[in-house]
Amino acid sequence: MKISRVTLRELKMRLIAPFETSFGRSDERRVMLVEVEIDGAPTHRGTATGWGEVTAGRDPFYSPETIDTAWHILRDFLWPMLKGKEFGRAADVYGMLERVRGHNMAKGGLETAVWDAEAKLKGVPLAKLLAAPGETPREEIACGVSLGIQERIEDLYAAIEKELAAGYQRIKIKIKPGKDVDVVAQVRGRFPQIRLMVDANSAYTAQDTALLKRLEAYYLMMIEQPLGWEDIYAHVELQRQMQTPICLDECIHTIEQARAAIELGACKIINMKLGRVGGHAAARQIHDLCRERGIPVWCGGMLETGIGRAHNIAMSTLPNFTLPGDVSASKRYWDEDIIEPEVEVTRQGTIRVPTGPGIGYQPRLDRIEKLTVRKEVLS
Ligand code: OSB
Ligand code: MG
Repeated sequence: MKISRVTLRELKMRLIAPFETSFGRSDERRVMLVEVEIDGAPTHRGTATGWGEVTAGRDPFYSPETIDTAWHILRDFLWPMLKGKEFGRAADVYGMLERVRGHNMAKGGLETAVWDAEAKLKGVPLAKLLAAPGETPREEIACGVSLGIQERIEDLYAAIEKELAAGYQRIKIKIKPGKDVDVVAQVRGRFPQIRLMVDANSAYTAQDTALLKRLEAYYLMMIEQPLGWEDIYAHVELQRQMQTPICLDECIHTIEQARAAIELGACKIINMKLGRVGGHAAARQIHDLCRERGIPVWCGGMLETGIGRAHNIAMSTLPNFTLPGDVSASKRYWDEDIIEPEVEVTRQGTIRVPTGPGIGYQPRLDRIEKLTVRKEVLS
């Protein structure tokens, strides 16, 4: 197959409510979508269209990438490397882009779109295409929610109550210095039984070890990325001193970093994000390494639209995704999503994996066009 055309789009979309983490607050998202058209010849007749989402933000505060760096890298480097090239499978794309170092979100947006297109060309669900030979993808995935930092504890209680009532299986709350141990103590006091975890988005340093150790009293499922975004070693020291599992998010961009973190004992769990690791093929490799080493993974989120959400759902069907992910219903983020049907969550806090070809949700072209503020066709 061969990519005959790539369309880049930037959409401006307002979140239903502002989302606050230790690195900032967002209420409007600059969303970047990648649409690819592939030509299946010589092995498959016809063409197919696939969609992916670049999960970079407006600012380089979660990762070094932004929508604008991704646009530049995609148009000026990634696309020229694929243009006119024959390849056998979407799984080959990540390797073809190897010469570009980093920029995983740009790569992931493009690569996941090719996976969707290949699955559509073959008429199979994306989850089926991602499965290893002999593997049956799960039909339902387990869902949790990620709750932003709240000014008032009553608002956090109310948010938790609402999500539990909707059926979500675990609650993650964002923490930062000044909004940590007391908040966790209060939430645990109010909800003694729930599956609870926290995410610090690298807001602490090794100097905060005593404070972080106080979190042990609240039997959290895990503490996500407490220390420096590139600091695997600091997490080794911390995990040595704590029973609560550390889960790494920001630190893991490659399989090499995943291997180092696991072998050194920096974490007991890994958060997988398609953008952060560069797409489905890279995620699959890291997933397999984690499975071999007895490290569970779960799917993280980046406040995606339905396109990115659909890819997260497909990835979450792999066997080592054994913990509930940050994959939740469209309506938690958007008034109206850009896919049809929207992503819905059952009363049991699960999402039923779609059975149609590709990502299994239809992009709503009219709505996408209306929200588009920038568009560029590469051919
Ligand atoms: O660290 O997991 C994170 C959102 C933006 C940037 C980083 C993170 C998050 C979330 C949101 O936690 C998860 C979601 O999309 O529901
Ligand atoms: Mg995180």
